[in-house]
Amino acid sequence: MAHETVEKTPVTLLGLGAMGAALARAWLAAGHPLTVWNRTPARAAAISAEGAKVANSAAEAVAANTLVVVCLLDDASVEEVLAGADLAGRDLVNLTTGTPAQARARADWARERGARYLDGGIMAVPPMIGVPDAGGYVFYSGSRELFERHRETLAVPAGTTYVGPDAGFAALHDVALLSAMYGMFAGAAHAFALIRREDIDPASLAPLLADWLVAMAPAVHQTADQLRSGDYTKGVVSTLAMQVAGTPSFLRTAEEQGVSPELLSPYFALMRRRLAEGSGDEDLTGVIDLLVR
Ligand code: FVH
Repeated sequence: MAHETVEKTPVTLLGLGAMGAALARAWLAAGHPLTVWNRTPARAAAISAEGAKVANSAAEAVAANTLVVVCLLDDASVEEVLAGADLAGRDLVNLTTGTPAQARARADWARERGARYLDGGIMAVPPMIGVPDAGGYVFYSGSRELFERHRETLAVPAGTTYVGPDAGFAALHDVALLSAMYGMFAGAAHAFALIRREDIDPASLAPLLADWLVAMAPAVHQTADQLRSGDYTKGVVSTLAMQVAGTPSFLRTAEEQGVSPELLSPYFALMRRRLAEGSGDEDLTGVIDLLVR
């Protein structure tokens, strides 16, 4: 019986840093013809040995294929690298981390040059790329048509989540999730600092900490529900008044342990401000309104 060979979409990839190289390897492993370019040629040489075609310039790489993926350090490097390339008729997918405003401006910039544009925010670190069970994915926003056309190819390195036609939304979702992650890391840093000078093995605290953070994480659903309804007392379990009353114990413990309260204090200050507005029977959700200027 004759087998039909399904042609895989050829991909051009600009940028072979840690993330770019991982993307390149995933597409090569899946059988996609790949053309690459990197400012430092040695990095491209390594990927060439694994089957990629190496272009002599970014413009040459862009000319090679319709689907052009960019994964560079920042928006300024995207500007620099694509300056001399003819983007007319290209499907430009920008996986470089940037701000929502940069993504929107880059989408307009691409459109003026005759390209379709999709912005991406990578929710993964390089070892998660090309590993389906690792849980990594990429937020996409911008041209829905472009997303649908290349969905299968884009799904090779990591999962795909389209968040809307506004090109800035992928970056916004990316930064929102990563900001929450830094808040979590800040809390964990404070927790480890509290035990640092004690005879407590950090390795014994780590699983307790991880389990506790996982147990608390679903609280974000209640926050979302309260924000949607506008009723911040809905389903409240631990009132703001009760929680503010507990904060001196946290600050005193930090002092007793010789730990700076600088990570916790700003959040406690916001909680106290919200309480002072007469919101003691609410959840912590009101703090969000204090942040939004
Ligand atoms: N690595 C990670 O954990 C994160 C995970 C989430 C997403 N980020 C973002 O992905 C973009 C690329 O990150 P990366 O890890 O590949 O970064 P580097 O290894 O530092 O490689 C940077 C590449 O950019 C090239 N480059 C930098 N400046 C210029 C420029 N002016 N002109 C041309 N190319 C430039 C650099 O080239 P070279 O140094 O090898 O010559 C690399 O190819 C990034 O937005 C992360 O935030 C990664």
